[in-house]
Amino acid sequence: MASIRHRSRAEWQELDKEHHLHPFTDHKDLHQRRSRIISRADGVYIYDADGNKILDAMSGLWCVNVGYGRTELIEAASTQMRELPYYNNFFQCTNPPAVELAAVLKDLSPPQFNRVFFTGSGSESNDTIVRMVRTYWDLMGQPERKTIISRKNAYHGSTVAAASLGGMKPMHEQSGLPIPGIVHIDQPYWFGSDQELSPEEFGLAAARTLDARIKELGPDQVAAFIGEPIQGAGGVIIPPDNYWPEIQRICDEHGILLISDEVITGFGRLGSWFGADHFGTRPDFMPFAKGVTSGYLPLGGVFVSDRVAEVLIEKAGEFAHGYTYSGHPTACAVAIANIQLIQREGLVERIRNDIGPYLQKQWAELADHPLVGETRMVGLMGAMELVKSKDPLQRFPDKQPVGTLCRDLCIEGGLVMRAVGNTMICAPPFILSHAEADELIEKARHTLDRIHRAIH
Ligand code: PXG
Repeated sequence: MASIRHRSRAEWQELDKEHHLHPFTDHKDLHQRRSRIISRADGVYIYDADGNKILDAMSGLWCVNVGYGRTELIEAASTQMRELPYYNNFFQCTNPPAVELAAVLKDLSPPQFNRVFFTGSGSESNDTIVRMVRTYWDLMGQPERKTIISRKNAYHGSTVAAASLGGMKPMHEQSGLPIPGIVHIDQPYWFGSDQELSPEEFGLAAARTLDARIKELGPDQVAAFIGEPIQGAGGVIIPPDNYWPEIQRICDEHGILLISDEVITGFGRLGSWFGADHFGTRPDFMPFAKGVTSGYLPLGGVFVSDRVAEVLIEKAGEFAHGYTYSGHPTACAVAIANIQLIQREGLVERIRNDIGPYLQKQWAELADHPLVGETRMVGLMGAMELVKSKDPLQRFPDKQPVGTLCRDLCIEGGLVMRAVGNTMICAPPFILSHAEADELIEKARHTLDRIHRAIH
């Protein structure tokens, strides 16, 4: 049985403070407040060390899509661990779960994809893509096609290449990024614009900044464009409907590879298996992670289109890239069980036809609240803009951390939502029941009321 000792909350907090460096954390600040110990979870709820029950409307970190405590996934891991916990896929070896998963993924993905390269995370997937893109163009006799165009405020991971692809300024400033050959255009954030254009005019104009940048750089210098179908960590930025078709048209016109980062949107979140299905793009690469295992074990990968894979296979010789955990048999076995469970329970259809519309309707009603300037949601991925005033529209200054206050009060009230600046975001598990959706909305509204009273 598990050998984690029983300790009091204070003991965990003390040890945590002394020995554990957290991701994306101001440690001085954390040490004053102390960390929250999350000790167990079930369904859509997490429980902290004090026994508080909290509705997890972020699915962990956009990943626990089938909810916590799913026996099928737990048993798949334990069965596979007994059989073959680990072996590598280097040196002409492979293992049944990795092969089986690759075939399952092929059947789920758009038709241009027949092959998958496994990694351990979304960041590793995007690093893999940078190397594959550059190798592809070298092999095509166009080595000057080096530049990858991404977008401001994008999140593509935290390794050096993935953070460079990302457009997060504070990340770039801390470590001399981006690496050469990666540039960023504006994000399609209508609410964050001056709103003088209609969303449709804005969508087209935002997509056309890609065309302008390609022409500025020289089309023969540009290798690829990368984007999240809906930017997640950047604040659930849902582009106008005409944005992605125009991006696809521009990539086609210039022969540029399109990368659809499906780390959050993959495996059902938008009510379709992939964001590319939802927006009708035909990407050449799709990185994925998170939802492939519902976060039960770390696994990522890259769907590689025939256009690229056939060139790599025919011409690259050895493609000198790979990870110890590429095609990890236990992680792959859990992914297979997870996908089977999503299919058996019809969870993607459920998001499209049932819980998606059900939550979206109530989420949209939160826009009646005096603090809410806009709500938006596709599938089970939504955002809510907290504003100082609605008429005239006035946003809170970046320095006024209303979002952080909202996040903290939400947790106090038994609800996890994330704050990106003064934008609240939510991405609950696919199994959310109607009653749990009602609870989510009621808790969010209650928190908004508390904040409104506090600042007015
Ligand atoms: N691409 C996208 C679109 C992501 O959202 C990654 C790549 C990187 O995946 P890994 O597995 O390397 O973390 C992500 C990850 C947040 C938050 O605060 C979001 C992510 C990671 C950490 C925090 O919303 N997304």
